[in-house]
Amino acid sequence: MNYYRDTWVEINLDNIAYNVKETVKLLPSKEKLFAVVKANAYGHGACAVAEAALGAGAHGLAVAFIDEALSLRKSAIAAPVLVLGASRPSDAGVAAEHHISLTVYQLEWLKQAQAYLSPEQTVKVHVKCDTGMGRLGVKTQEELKELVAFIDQSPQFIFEGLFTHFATADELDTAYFEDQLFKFTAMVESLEERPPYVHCANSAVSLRFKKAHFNAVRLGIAMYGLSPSDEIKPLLPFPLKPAFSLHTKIVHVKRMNKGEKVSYGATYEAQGDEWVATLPIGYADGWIRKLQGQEVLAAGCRVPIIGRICMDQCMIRLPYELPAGTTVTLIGRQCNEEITMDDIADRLATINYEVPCLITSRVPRVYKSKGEVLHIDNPLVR
Ligand code: PMH
Repeated sequence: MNYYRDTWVEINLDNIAYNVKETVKLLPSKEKLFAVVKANAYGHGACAVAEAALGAGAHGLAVAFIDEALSLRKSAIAAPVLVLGASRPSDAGVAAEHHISLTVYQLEWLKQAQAYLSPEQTVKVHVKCDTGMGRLGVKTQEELKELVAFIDQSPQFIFEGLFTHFATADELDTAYFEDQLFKFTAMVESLEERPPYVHCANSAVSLRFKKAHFNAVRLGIAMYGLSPSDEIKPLLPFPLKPAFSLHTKIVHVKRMNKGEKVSYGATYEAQGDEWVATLPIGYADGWIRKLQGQEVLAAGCRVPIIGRICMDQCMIRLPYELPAGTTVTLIGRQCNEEITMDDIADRLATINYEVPCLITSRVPRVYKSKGEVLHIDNPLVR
């Protein structure tokens, strides 16, 4: 396995393991941690992250849809996998076959799915409650009871979990969170019998509110070493260690004279004699055009991206002549300088979650542990 263009993402698996272990330490012994590895583990690589998380004490995994769950199963991951999003009733059989737990929230769905299951097939289901996210879930105790009654009388469904999701757990004002928690608690208490897993905690809740853990948490962003928000960063119980860094190498260096222009639109003009380098990364890698002007690290210095970002390349202004082959860090650390995921998110007026998801699969992921490369995922030449 290799890659043939010097642009790569490095994933520090030790940091993933550290973030999981530190979170597990905060949980009472019977509480389970589900590592949220949807969206290719927020762009980090689902299989490698899943294995690191499971090795560090995660009990199970959570994904957005069945294809993502199957991809884990294809990699011989046998741990519990929960699909958090919607599935088609007609795919219940696939879930049964591969021991994938599904999220349910409609009686009609259960009735339809049942028709697709053979009498001996069983699907584990987690009932989702909508307590204020307004996304998926049953909204009332009556709906919940109706669903649970149907599941209980059907030999093809196993009532494995009950859950909800918070809309504002990463904010300092906790009123809306408390309201959602109150509603969820009432829904849990309305049941005669609790399923094996009752869960509502995302990263922010896992790290802030022990009282809202029930008996499982779903850890996403914090596992990747990123804070759920700037607001709650000071409240985190341990310093998170980011796992994702993005690097490239200079492929060309030239002296530009005052007045010479750079890139499409010729929008950048050298103000004097300048050293300019070309980097083999562009908007098709997810290093989008809005990042024009963003700083990157070369030889431990912060230097700006100049001119428009092209599809596969962009240009930077160097502090002095550097040779082709010099490593440039776009997200991560060089010497005493660091460009964080939050820096890039701020520049793009988005959240840190979105940034690693944006970096496309044509950028190989290089997995490292104890400073050594364990393996490389490059779908282009897989
Ligand atoms: N549970 C559910 C249902 C989720 O949708 C998510 C993240 C998590 C747990 C993990 O949250 P965390 O990363 O804050 O720990 N879902 C999303 C989302 O839909 N958009 O951004 C994050």
